[in-house]
Amino acid sequence: MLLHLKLRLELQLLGRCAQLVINRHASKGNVDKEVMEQMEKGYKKLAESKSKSLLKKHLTKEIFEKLKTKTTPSFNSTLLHCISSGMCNHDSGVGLYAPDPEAYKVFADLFDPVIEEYHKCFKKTDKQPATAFGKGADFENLDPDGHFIVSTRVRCGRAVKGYPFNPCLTEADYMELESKICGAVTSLTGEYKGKYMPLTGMDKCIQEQLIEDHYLFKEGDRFLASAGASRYWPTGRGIFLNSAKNFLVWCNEEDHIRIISMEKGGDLGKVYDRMVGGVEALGKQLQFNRDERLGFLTFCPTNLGTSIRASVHIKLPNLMCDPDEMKKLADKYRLQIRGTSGEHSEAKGGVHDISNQRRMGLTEYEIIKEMHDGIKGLIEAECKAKSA
Ligand code: ADP
Ligand code: DAR
Repeated sequence: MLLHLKLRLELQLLGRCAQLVINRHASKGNVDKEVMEQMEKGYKKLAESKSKSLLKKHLTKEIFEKLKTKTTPSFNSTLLHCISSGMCNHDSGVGLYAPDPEAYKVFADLFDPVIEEYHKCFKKTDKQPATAFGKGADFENLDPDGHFIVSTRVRCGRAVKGYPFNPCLTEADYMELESKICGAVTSLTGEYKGKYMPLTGMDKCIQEQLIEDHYLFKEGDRFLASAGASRYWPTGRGIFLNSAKNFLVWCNEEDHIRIISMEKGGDLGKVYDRMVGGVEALGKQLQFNRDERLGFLTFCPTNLGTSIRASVHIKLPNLMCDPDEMKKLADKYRLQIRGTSGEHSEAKGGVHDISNQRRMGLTEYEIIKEMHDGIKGLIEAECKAKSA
């Protein structure tokens, strides 16, 4: 497996300089004319639209004029790289992605207000606390009798130091990242021991079943595609699964790495501890990119900080009868409601994916506690609604 990746890598490295030229948005420090025209046109349409995205709300004319000529020093990223998804998809919730780590600083006038609003008041003067995982054993099983929770999942994202994000990755970069990540995951031991499966050449039936079983990421997300996350697909993309299929690693989907623990039932502490063990083992082999102020860096600003999303697949039939009341409760507990197949999907069979919304401003332990207490609150409200 590794030899195959290495051989392909050699081939791709030859094309590396060509890709840098082809994908160029700007010649050193100057935004290309056609990029500027595309940005002006897209901005005008967004400004006139009924979009409710955080991009539309915070990309004022003043900030647009101030940022449109800027580029990042290492990868020449432009404002267009950052805003293209939200300009193409007016129904975005956020609509903003970072083409490389430096973009968070170069375009801070736009990223900071979006981050502050999404992560519930993480101000530009705030700093992500140092990593503190704590112990999952502190969190009792959310649903020991199995009345409400189908399954529990905890994931985090990591970027490998020295690489940009999707819009600026060359095909050779995707190959290099896959080779490094594959090397790290296939050396995991004990309960983490497993197999890496590249998306390239994956049997379509196997791929569809892995998606159906909620293990593998979906393809063709239009928000990610417009953000430049589908370039050279499926090169460099893949999934690692341990033997018990309760620990997974995604390679080069939205982020360089997604580290995932999941299992049936509501034992959040056990699922969380398994993810933490995997993160720490991989952190010994890969250099993760962590910013002093923003915490762990990710492609999307909604995943910065701890990058943790802890979710339950849960049935709350009585609460879900009153969507407005449910929304109020989710907001009260700072929870996000997704459909059964995750983001941009609908609930099937009354099963919703409910998780923490914010990922910054608290330690990893505190984020898990916020989610744990929120789900507990929802289950209590469901029992009350049932007996009313
Ligand atoms: P992410 O968690 O990476 O932001 P998505 O919302 O797209 O991504 O979810 C990815 C996959 O994980 C989807 O198939 C979704 O159904 C699955 N998933 C999320 N939470 C759970 C859970 N608690 N149990 C089982 N599968 C889950
Ligand atoms: N559809 C995008 C998603 C933003 C958050 N989710 C991520 N990063 N997968 C939006 O802007 O609504």
